[in-house]
Amino acid sequence: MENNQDLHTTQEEQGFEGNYIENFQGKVKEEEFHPGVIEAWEKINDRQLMFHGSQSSLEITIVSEYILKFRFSHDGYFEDDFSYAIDPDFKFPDTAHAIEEKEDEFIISTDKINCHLNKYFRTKITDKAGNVIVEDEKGYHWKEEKKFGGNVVITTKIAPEKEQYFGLGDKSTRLNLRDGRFELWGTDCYGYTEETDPVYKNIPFYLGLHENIGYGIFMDNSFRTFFDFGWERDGVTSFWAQGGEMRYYFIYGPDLMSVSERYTMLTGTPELPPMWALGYQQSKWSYYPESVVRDLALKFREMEIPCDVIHLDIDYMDGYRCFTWDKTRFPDPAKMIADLNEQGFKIVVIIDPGIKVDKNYFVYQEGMDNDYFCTRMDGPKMKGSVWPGPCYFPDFTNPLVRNWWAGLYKGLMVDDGVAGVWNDMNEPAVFEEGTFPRDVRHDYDGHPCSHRKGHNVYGMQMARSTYEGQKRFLKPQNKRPFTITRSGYAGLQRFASVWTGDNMATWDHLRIANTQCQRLSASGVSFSGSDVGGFIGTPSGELYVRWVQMATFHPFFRTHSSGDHGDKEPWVFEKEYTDIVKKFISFRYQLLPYIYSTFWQYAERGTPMLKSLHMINQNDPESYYREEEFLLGDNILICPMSLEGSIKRGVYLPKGTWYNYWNDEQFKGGKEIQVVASLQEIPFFVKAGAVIPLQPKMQYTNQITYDQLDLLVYNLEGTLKSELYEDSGEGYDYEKGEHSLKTFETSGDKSVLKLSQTIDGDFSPVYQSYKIVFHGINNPTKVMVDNKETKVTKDENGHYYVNAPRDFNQIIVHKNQQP
Ligand code: NBV
Repeated sequence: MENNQDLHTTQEEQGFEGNYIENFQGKVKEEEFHPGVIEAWEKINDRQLMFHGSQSSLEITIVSEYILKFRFSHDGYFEDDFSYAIDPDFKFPDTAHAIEEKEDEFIISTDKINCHLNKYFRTKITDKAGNVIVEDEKGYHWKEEKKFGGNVVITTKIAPEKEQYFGLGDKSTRLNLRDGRFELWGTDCYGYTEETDPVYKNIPFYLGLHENIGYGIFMDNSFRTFFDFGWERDGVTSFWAQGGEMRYYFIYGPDLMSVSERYTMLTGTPELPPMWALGYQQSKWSYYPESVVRDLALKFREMEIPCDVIHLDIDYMDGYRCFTWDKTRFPDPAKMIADLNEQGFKIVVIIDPGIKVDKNYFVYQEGMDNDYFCTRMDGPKMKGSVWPGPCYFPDFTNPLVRNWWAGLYKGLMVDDGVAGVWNDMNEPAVFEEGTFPRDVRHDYDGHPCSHRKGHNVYGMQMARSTYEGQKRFLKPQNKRPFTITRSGYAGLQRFASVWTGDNMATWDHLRIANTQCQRLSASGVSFSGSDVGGFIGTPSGELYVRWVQMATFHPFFRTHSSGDHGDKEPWVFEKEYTDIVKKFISFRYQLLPYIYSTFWQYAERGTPMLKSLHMINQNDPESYYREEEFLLGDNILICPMSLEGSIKRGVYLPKGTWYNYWNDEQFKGGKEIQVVASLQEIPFFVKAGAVIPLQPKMQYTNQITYDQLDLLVYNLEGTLKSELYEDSGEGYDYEKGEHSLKTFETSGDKSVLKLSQTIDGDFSPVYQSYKIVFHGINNPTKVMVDNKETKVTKDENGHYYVNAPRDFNQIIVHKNQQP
């Protein structure tokens, strides 16, 4: 695999080799071409401007007051402006803007930014106060791609000394990308490490930050792309693609959270997942036959370890033929699944892209009859070996193929009762060669091209058709689809959740999983998780426990393993470990109302579910290098224990006041504190003023209806808002208005804490009342619920609480000011 040209490119192919020469543009490389001088410009429509040189052209689109889109053409002719990344439902807001021509530049301005475009096609974008946000170095230029035609298209920007870079999807490296060079070419990287690059997903979006101003660059180009943050040349950031057009979006913040949200809204957010998909999931390569799956399910219930989903890996199929069952292993899948459903389990099955070359196999026949498989340049089918042996591969970039593939899910979803689908090997991965040769043809939705352009979107288009297929068959049953994908391109989050691929059972990988999930979240893909405990190898009980503790707070929570290195179910370690794993998985279920609300914020506003410290404290330089602390949602901060044998660690708390969840100890943030976390605990802090909903423990998501929801209320001096979003957690009634958003506002001073609730929507939850549990309030003297004095009780943990109707308006707590 190492020597495979399709996986690894030479320096020359990367487009960055050659000698420097001086010319009127400054210091440039001799084989580079530059766009020359702007000679004319015109307005194309009410949001697009076009600038022409003697040959080149630049199109600028005012997407919003924060977002500008740039497209360059070396010869003045543009490609069809087609993109898989941009959400077709993205609504371009009305945006006031102006253009002013000066002697040596144009100024294109919105209410938030000014874009100075000089006569050499170079841009400098400033905020309204005149601070430079980002500025071209050489700006746009290109090199001829002699082997394949077209150009390697390049943009270089100035990288101020203190500028920091983040983002780029699932990279396994450190969070801060400064001084690194990275490549996007989806790769099956079994047993990857921190040094491995490229990895599975292709998200050409990064965030930049300097002088407390955050912005983003999204290069929407699906060729093999590269990002260099001062690695090749100090002080220069560059990004380039091996073909196609230089098309990128500039996204202004100034806060990094807004940059991420704006990027995510541009490339789309997912629908709300079924609640069960946020529960705990158990997987292995592979659970079979049926008796093993049934025993597994029984064991979960017997041990009272909550679980919603069991995954079936490739061995459920007949000879690895997608959309079939091995009937000796699973004689009656529908019956098995129906029985498991009774016990509160859902079944998710794996589906790979490789279709076995077999004349007696219906998927192969249909694919051949309709010409749905990818072909090589001169016509033969693209043949590659994967699990079933020699295979052909559907061209998912063809809408007809996606439609056909979507339809193939009928059997699994309708006849068998499968609840979700897991797409693997969709980089696409092929044995021996690694991936498809570059001459393979793709339809690319009516823009025929080679694999050089199709590769990075292949996995996303597979996941898209898988999602559409599930939805086609599940929506009529008022159920929601659930897709997991290993590969994908920017915007993949509209269709699928992701996992981080074939990691290892090492402490390093616990840390890598943490940074990968944070980075994915900032890059639009919040619904992510890792193979808990590591796919390859066997974790110690301690490592497994520490991983479960972290993943309890990751949006996608699944134990998965290769199965050839021993078992990895929650009970295979010593009892001491099993008990802790059970405690955390149970807690996950209590926290689901919070996690679901956090998902809603993501789906509604593009807010990343996991937030790195630099995302929320960007004016604090300490946060640029903190990797392990992260927030889940607005109010919970976690820092995993990532060193073997350790029960104490430093945790950097963001500014504000924080409560240690385990003992209510309060800390002022903006500094590192030392935290003791025995194996029973993970460093876990709650923001002062937060309202955290907790439901009762349960074995699976809709197991019990309960009368009361706990609201943990953390005392503060100041004000804070917390949100609780609710709907039925399954089906589409929420689209018809059956949902509600509760906003809790806490405001407090030394003597009083007020908690108010506003309810938007009239969804009727299962519970009737709240148990309002006060944290950080020592012996309250009087509590008024909607102006009525209400009995205060002390619970077994020493916390005071009151009961309140679920529609209360205001609670006032009079604090005892004596210590
Ligand atoms: O389908 C088998 C595995 C799967 O369990 C894993 O999660 C994927 O990442 N799959 C890769 C193919 C084989 C890997 C060696």
